[in-house]
Amino acid sequence: MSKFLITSALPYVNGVKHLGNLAGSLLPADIHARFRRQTGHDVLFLCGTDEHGTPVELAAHAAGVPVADYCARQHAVQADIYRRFGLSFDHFSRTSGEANRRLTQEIFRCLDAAGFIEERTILQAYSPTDRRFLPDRYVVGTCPYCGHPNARGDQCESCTALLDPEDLRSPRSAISGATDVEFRATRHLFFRLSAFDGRLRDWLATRRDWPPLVRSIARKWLDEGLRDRCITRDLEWGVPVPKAGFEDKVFYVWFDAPIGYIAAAIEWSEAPSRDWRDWWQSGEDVSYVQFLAKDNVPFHAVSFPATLLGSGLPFRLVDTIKGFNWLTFGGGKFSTSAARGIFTDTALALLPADTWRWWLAANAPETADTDFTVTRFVDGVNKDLADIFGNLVNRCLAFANARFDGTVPEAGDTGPLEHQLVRSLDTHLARLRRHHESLALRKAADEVRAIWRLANAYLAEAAPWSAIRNDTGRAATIVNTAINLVRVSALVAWPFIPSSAEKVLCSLGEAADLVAWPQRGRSTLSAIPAGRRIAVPPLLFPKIAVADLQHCPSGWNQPDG
Ligand code: B3M
Ligand code: ZN
Repeated sequence: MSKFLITSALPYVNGVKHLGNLAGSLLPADIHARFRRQTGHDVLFLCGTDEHGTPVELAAHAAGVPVADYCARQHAVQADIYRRFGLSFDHFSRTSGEANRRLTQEIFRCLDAAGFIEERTILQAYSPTDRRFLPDRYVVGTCPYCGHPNARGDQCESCTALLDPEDLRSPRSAISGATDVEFRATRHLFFRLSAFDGRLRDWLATRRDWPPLVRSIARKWLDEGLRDRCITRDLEWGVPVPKAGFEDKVFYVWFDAPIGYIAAAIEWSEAPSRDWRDWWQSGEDVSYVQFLAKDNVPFHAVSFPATLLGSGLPFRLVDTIKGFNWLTFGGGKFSTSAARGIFTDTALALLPADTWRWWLAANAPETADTDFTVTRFVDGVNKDLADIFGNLVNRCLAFANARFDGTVPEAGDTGPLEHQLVRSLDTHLARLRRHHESLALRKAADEVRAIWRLANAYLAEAAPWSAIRNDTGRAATIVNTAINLVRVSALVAWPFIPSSAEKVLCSLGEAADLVAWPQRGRSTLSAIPAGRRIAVPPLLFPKIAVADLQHCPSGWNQPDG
């Protein structure tokens, strides 16, 4: 496998996203994309804003602007935030774009021609109080499966079951709270998902390496029995349905949103010498990895693959899905609607992107939910970034600057300490690589930290400040080795904290655009030529205090308790 197609779930365009969105798809996808590029692979990393659906429409109405203008503005806001977070998308698309509209309609036509689309008259929730049809997520009520009292009409967030609004017990309007919800008959189009049971089971059986979280959600969905899905809505904003009698309807947002991954590649390939087909339609040399939160798993593991299979078009299916649990905030939920938690714009106003990136990756909600608290965050970044990595860089480079005139000294013969160091480093690097390859984010971060620690331990044990008193040659060997260790420490840090890693590499006179994976063996620690001038970078990670996060601009709400 030499090429990696990597996508992160497409964040809804309405409103700035919170740290949970960053932690549960965007950031891990970026870290993986950077690692694959670093190890010499060809990568196409795609994302974009998901711009359809009722919440978007309602948010635009609330803002008093046409939906298209609202989306354009909010897309730009999010794109800017992600750029400042160092998310290295090859393209950041929009599902309301031309490419997605065309492709969605084409896929629909193919499904229809293949007999996978069925017209049905359904009862749709209508609220006389609101004087409108209520789209699925605007009907709330009690989940028939788990009894969660606030399940939405499209999905229960608590047990992830996909629902239809009629399934809910005690339905009410999420817009007004009105309980006079009635169900009126309208014509809609259904995707015959139930016809794909066998094909999906066969396909899932070949996906044995999926993380347990993702496999179990997908299996549960199949075992509960696949239900045909209504893919049209009585809305104005969305991809128009190209079928006679349905001209006034649009596709359900979850029908066109994942197609947006392909549309993003089509837009990307508008530039010369790029071809999206090399990524989406070529043979075996592309590996496709999706990053998403667990509530998105059914759409990516079941309904989107079925859509592509049913279309008969030669699109690649996902190879690996990396699903995430929730990042919670002081024991409760992050919530965009309730403005509860830390939002990505606020986060950047408070602290540099790398600080957030490091903590969110090192504490990624992989095997369980992760609780964000200010104290844990402050302790974590101070320890890892200031005390371990920052201190290593500063101690080593300041000493080289003071005692070797800011140049890399010539290394003499290395001793047992260095030989042991090379062996340990090789072990750590091999482990780190395996963790990245298996998408084990926390373990990868642990291994990076272990490499920083190893470097600090070497410096402490070799003690160049003592050696220099009676053996300048030995001190030179140690400092040469340590400077190279700083380089390796920055290289492995790069996928996680790219901007800080680049600062370190720059101060070592390394080209920051070529952040290659460190080599094995002794050559790793002799990569920087003796005689090169180096600089001491300004303090990389000033210590932060709980108080720094106490007075936050808008978007910040303290936990309820
Ligand atoms: N926008 C849901 C979410 O952000 C949805 C993902 C679409 S991925 C194709 O959680
Ligand atoms: Zn439920």
